[in-house]
Amino acid sequence: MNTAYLSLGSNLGGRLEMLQDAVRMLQQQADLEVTRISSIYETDPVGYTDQAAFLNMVVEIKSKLSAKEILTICLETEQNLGRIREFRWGPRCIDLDILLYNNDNIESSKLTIPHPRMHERGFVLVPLLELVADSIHPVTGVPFWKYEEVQKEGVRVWKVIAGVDAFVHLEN
Ligand code: A4P
Ligand code: MG
Repeated sequence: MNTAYLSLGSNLGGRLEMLQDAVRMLQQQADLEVTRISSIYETDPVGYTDQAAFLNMVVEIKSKLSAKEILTICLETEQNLGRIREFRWGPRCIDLDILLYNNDNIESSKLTIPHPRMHERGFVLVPLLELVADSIHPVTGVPFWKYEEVQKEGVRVWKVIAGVDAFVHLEN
């Protein structure tokens, strides 16, 4: 069984609903279980800053599937939720990125794991650390908390959630 961490983000439309729908779609996949989720954070936009605040969260999944198969599920989920890619780092109704897949280091034309920008981003690190407090970056060997120390500006808890079931049933 493999363990992976996915980063979910939305800054267009019903942001919470988008995150909930994405988690529900993941739950509906065969051979994939959503085991834990972080709190939901409201985060200042990074990269292209002239856009609305995001809601971000990280989910833990367990699966027999390969990282490539999980990427396909992420891209299909984005498509099902109506994501239109306008420009890099621009507004998006939903974005699903694979942060970690076990402790693997994968580099192919379509997939880079660990996610290449994850250690530079508070909106990824703060929720991830709720789930993997002691973990180290598989490539650099640096504990994630060290990266987080300098990256947590602009990341605020928006809602604390009791678990995966509570999250998917949460009323807006
Ligand atoms: N790809 C390669 N590696 C991966 C991976 N580990 N996980 C490829 C997912 N995809 C991966 O993705 C483009 C392609 O990357 C995929 O088709 C896959 O083959 P995309 O989602 O269209 O690209 P993107 O997300 O627009 O670009 P990028 O560079 O991945 O953006 P980031 O780095 O994810 O940043 N600010 C806040 N506060 N919160 C956010 O969530 N998100 C972004 C996007 C910018 N600023 C933000 C947030
Ligand atoms: Mg993405």
